[in-house]
Amino acid sequence: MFPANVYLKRRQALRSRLQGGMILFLGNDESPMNYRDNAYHFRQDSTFLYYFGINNPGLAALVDLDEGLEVVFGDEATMDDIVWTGPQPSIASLAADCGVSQVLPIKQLRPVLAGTQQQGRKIHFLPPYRGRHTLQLQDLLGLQPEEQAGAVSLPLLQAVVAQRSVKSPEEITELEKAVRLSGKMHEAVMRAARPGMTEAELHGTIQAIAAAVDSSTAYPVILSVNGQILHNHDHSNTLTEGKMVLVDAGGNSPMHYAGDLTRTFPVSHRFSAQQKEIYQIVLDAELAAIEALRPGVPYRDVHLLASRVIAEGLTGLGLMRGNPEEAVAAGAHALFFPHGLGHMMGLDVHDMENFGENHVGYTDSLKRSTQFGLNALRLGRELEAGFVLTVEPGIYFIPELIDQWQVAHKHSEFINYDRLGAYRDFGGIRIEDDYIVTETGSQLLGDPVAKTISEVEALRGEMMTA
Ligand SMILES: [Mn+2]
Repeated sequence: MFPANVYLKRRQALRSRLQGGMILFLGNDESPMNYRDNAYHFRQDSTFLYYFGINNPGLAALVDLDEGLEVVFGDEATMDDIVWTGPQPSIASLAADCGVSQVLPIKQLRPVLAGTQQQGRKIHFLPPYRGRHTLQLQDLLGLQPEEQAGAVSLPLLQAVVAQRSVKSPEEITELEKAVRLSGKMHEAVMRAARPGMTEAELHGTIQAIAAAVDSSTAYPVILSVNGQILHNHDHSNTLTEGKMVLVDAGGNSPMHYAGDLTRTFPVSHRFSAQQKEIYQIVLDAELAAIEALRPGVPYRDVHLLASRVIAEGLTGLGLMRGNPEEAVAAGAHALFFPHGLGHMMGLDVHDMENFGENHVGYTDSLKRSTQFGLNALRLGRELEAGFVLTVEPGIYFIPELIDQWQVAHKHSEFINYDRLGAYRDFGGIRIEDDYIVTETGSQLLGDPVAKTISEVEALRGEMMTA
């Protein structure tokens, strides 16, 4: 945990943004895999971590906006628990670690909230994303599951988003650790991969690096020779000469902040000429986007800039045609780049996505586009100093999508479908790094990871001559 003062100040800042009533924070509980005592790896709710830092299941907290009172609710370990889990810190000491002096048993939560309701005071809560939260809100507030979305406190949600969007120095330190760990995973895989290996073996390399520092991956690892399948969690393929491996993987910091990096490298010692051409376009798009990061710039514009670099590059290769700017405006480039340029990153790898992407990435004046490709952009709003985000352009050849568009002659004035046959087995390339927006521009988080064609080939060469 951070020092208690950090959590005190965060709650103070939150209180100053809200009018009155009671804030209810629900921590997460253990989540069973196949029976109660065989649970998934415990993950605390990120907002609970942000304001209270306590990484234990079975907790809740209230912040009284009128009285200034703060209470952590939880049950002490029984002797039965201790026999199985060893001695546990008291709820009072856990609460003291985050600057809360009052604790109550969890069964007291309902009567306290009932009293608040009887007084006609507002109870602020955030959107539930686990079934358990939905049941708790039903039990505690008498709200049917279908009534809960409409009863969520928008002022609370907006205040939390505003606060968590701007990362403090101690958070940056954690994010640096997470990204550094992520970089180690990628360089290890780039060194270890060789023809004949399975994707699963390389996935094991990544998990071992996380486990060896008592950490875990921040999201399910994408590691595939089929990089064109965007969220590909299958690891059953064998690496063969001539293919590329796309790896999207990140680790957690000790305080549960996420890293999120992607690299694409050749199974062979070197990229083929065809792979090099596409790789360089993706890299150029990433570098142009990074160059454009600064406060006041809408990230949607940065996404469109990267899209133009991609369209220009593909036009140069004869895969697209016409005016690249017009092609991007029409959305033709999304055949090759169907996802967004990046997203916020923090305690969650897609930070605060549980509140709804549009509450985090868009504003009343900047609405999300409905155009294919641009509609997948999670972050569109103007950047502010302290935002941490990913920059992750890619080019993919998705045979199913190409076929669908070609039959429909979709954007045929911008796409040379005749030339795409030679790319059907190409796969996909994505390059992703994590940046903090500074007052004057941006700064890379973590250590630089091999990225240019020569840097990647140098790492692959070490493997081949070893
Ligand atoms: Mn990402």
